[in-house]
Amino acid sequence: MSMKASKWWFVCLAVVLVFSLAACSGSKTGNSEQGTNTPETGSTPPAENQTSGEENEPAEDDQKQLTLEWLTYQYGPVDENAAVKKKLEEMFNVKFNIWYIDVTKREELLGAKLSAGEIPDLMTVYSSADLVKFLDQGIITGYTEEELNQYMPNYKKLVDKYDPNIWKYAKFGDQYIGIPSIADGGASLATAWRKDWLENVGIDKIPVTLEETEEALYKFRNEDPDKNGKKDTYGMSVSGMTNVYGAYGVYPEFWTVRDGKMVWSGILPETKQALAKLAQWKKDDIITPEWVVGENQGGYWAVSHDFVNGKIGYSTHGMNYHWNPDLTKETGGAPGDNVKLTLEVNPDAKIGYGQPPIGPDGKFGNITPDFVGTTYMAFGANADPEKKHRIMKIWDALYGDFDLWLAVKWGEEGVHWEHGPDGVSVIRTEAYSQNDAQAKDGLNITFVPFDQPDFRYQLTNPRSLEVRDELFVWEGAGYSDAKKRRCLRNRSI
Ligand SMILES: [Ca+2]
Repeated sequence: MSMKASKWWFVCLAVVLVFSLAACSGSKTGNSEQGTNTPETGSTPPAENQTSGEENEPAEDDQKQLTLEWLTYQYGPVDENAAVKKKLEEMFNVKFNIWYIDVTKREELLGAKLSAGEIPDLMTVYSSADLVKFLDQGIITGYTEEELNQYMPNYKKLVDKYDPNIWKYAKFGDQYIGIPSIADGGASLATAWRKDWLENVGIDKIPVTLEETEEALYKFRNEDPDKNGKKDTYGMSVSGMTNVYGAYGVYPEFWTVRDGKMVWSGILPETKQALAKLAQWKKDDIITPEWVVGENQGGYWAVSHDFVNGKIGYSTHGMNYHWNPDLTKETGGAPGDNVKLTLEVNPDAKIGYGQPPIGPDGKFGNITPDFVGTTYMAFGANADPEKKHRIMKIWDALYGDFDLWLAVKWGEEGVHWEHGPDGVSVIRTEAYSQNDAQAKDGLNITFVPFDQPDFRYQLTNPRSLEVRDELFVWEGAGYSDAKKRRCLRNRSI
């Protein structure tokens, strides 16, 4: 196998879901260290203060104006004189030629341009497999570790803070072939309980271990937790099984690295143990007979109708935010769909939040995305080192300077956005509530297509972050060495 082929294999099997990262190193609080430069004063961004250390090139001079062909995902054309575009052009002595490609035909239209040799200097690439493909086709060019350290020190620091391994997925041989993104990782699926049911069957604390969970689920089936005099409730349906597998440290639908080899988790001995437990629960009628078709009966996929309608009392269905508690009074945050609908069906229902149950060997976990983003920015093959370095400086300033980021992503306070009632969160004004209006002014993802979690947290009510940590982040939750094919990623993750 050639080196390139084996690398592709690695990229394709790259970890999307590393389950041991539930709490990881990602800070949930804003980092005020980063927003030190104010763009209004025209001060130089952090990286610009550094001199070129390239031995083989003349010292760079930002006095030379460069035209940058710029392609991010665009919801609409950007005005030639958009304020943030002008601002960045002045700060960095560049002219942006911002490409607008109808997003519904992006692949086709971009493909035609690329094959005609029209290549943007910076472009979004939507998978690591595409990155490698574009490199092979001579469409993109990479950058070195030295260039990274010199021109994007702030971005490097930001990525490293969440997970230094993120860089691995953008590395090909001895160079980086894309700028990686940081995904919103770290939190597990919700482990939701009908707390009123627990109380009704005499359990006064949310179960922690698999044994305690089992006891509660049996009672949900056998002790009339909804007190209607009928045996019409079950412990759980299909989503709760994720937690049972987690209690044995596996997830059967993922690959696992075992003794240095990639093996399908479905055949591991731990999976067999988990399946034996589930078979017993099935035999004892604890799991709904309809578990095969799932607990969602159509409509919005994230709703657990079985939970909402009081048929089961335990679920991990949907994403964790679909179980967000009602924080309307505290932060203005609306409850998650499952919470809202459960209370609509039964206003006396109480929802409790547990952790993924701890199994016989101390393992626990469920699906917990890591911080490795799936989207990259890549430098077009026509971008000479001078252009590449200028772009890196721009990127580093945008992601290292809170005020600049705020101005470029959100725009001007009072015009493009206002603070929410909590005084922390930000809300688009009516005039700029639509993507194309934001694009016209060069906002949103025109210049900052990737998430900047630290800055986003600065605009998030601390109480919301606290609640997320309390309810959905379980340090150590994980399936050891679980891997999932990146290419198979879907909405259920
Ligand atoms: Ca009943």
